[in-house]
Amino acid sequence: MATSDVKLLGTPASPFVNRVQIALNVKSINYEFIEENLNPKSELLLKSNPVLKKIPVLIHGDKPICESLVIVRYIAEAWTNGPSILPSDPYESANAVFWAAYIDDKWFPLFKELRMAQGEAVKASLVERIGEGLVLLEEAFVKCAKGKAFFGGDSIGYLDMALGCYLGWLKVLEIMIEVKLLTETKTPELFGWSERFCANDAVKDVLPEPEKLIEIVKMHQAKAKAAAP
Ligand code: GSH
Repeated sequence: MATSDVKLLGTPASPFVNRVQIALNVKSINYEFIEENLNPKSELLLKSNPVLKKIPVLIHGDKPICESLVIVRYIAEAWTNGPSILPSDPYESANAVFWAAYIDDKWFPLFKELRMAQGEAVKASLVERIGEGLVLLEEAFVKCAKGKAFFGGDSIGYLDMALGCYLGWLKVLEIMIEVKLLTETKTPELFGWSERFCANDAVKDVLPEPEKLIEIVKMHQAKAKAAAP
């Protein structure tokens, strides 16, 4: 399949967009990054993702593909050269898809809940649940990696992308609450994985620094405050 004519519509601070950038890098696919402002949403975004109107959207030739995990899967299937992204074994592949759904539907939403939470007890319980999620993901890592460097084995795969894209936001949370959640003591395997993941060539120039993300959070908070009645 030709690797030209690939466009990615997104913003560099979005973990979902970062997920796709990492998949494209793993497969060494050249692409054009089209920055989407979201406010207002561009004609291209509304035309390419009329149902959800969200980034990322991958545009391959004239075909738009939406939803980050769907896009990663598309990349895995459309470019068969280079490292494989999804395990070839159907059970292992199902497992990777299961954990990715857990991460997106159960674990990462706790970050948003924590941002909106009122009261110290509620906040503390959410932080605890995020930590418990990391313990589950440590167990998943041990089972999936089987002693290798990544969930995907020797190279970064689907589940590495699914979880790894949130590492910048996890660091932001740790800075904001002044508590380390991903540590060598609590989850040594996952901690080692996160270090290897962030240092990987396909990742290191993609994930934004936590300081940059904090600036963005502060900007959104200031805008929300200004708009409040
Ligand atoms: N489940 C989607 C995915 O995995 O691609 C989530 C994408 C998403 O939430 N994108 C945000 C967005 O486009 C930016 S980080 N927000 C605009 C909106 O919700 O209107």
